[in-house]
Amino acid sequence: MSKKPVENLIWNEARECMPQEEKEKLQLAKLRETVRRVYQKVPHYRNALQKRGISPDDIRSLADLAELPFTEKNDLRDNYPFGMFAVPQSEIVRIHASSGTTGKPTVVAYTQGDVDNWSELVARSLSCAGATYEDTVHVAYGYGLFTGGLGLHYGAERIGATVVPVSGGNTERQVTLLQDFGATILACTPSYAMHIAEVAREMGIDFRELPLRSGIFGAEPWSDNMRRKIEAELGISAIDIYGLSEVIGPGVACECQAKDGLHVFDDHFLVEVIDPITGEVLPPGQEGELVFTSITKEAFPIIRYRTRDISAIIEEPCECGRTHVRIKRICGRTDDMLIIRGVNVFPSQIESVLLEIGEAEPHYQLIVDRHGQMDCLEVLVEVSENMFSDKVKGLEELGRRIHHKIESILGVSCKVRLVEPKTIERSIGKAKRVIDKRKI
Ligand code: DLL
Repeated sequence: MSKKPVENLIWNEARECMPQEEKEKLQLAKLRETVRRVYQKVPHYRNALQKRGISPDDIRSLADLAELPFTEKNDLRDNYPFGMFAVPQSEIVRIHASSGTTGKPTVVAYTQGDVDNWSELVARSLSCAGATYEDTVHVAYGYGLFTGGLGLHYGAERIGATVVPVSGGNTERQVTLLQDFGATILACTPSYAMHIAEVAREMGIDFRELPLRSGIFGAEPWSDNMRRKIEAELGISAIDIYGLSEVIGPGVACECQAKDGLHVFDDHFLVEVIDPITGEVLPPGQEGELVFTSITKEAFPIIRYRTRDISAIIEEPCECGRTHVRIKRICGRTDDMLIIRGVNVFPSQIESVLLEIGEAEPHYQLIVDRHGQMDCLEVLVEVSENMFSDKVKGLEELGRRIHHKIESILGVSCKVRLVEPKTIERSIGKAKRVIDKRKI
């Protein structure tokens, strides 16, 4: 069947293509308002600002942002559960929380105004993926305290699309529903999209023949090679959506059809990139840690939140016409970065290398351990069914090729272990790519 082409639609042209000067005026006014509000309403921020001798009236230009104190995950934990909220509970209409695998979860809140803004931002993102009121959006992000499911849900409703709120899991049923309901847009993590493609193949269903034409994937790092693989398997255009619950959820930034960096919705969030060690603000083009400040949020405003995500600001204008500042795709998190004998490696770089080698499946896991003073990396890679039934010699040769390619491209030596098809656990949400035995 011929699929409708994916267009580059702009949801809110007045905001998304706003001239720079006009936007900066708006940003400064909103930043001042936010700083004044957190100073009055949130003891944590008042103390942090007072410690630095800053009063809200000191914010006179956007450059003054760099004077404000950072906020870190620990600050949210210390104020668990509701200590960072800036409105009385009666004004809060929704709460979300992070999973809290490492300690207490971080809890975030929304007023009705926040939910409206969030829906607008996800509507912008879905439009980037080519969605309109004529589309059917299959939401396979998890619903619940995680922001993915409900975030995409409200955005899809905002554009007037038909929403199929499936949530994650029960993958065969997902495939059947995608086929029967004729969804045109798929929203889930990239690793789950890969798993859906795999299960569809086993069920004898070819997505390239279904109406599905676009995907909006995020919540975890993924490489451009993974994008190409998903696009080929599902016969769709795949775009990258970024966000985090502390800032709002999905819809902080999103790619457009140019697929050349993500547009940060900077009429709602100010973005900076800092050196993760010194905290110094880095110039455009230089890689570092993303830091966000919300300028329109009511219930849970956030000042200079250190995300631990690594990216860089792209200054050049985008061909799509949006004037939002762009950031490079996130290559990983500072806390996922492996340092193998002095070389910094992100799991997504290994993924990229593996996918260049045709016979390896995009299912992999990295095991990091320490022998004496040395960090060692073992890469577990699934091989395809065809390859597995092949001769041992072929497998040995494949293992050597993967080893060689990782070493020559990334400059780290690792042990490669080829494993049988379907032995690496599939995720229905965020994939767990690294097992760090050093921490166990
Ligand atoms: O993952 C929100 C979200 C839902 C984004 C659905 C996109 C789609 P958290 O659970 O708070 O929120 O996790 C946030 O996930 O700091 C990044 O490390 C990672 N992350 C999110 N989007 C991307 C992406 C949601 N597009 C954390 N690329 C963030 C790379 C991403 N990493």
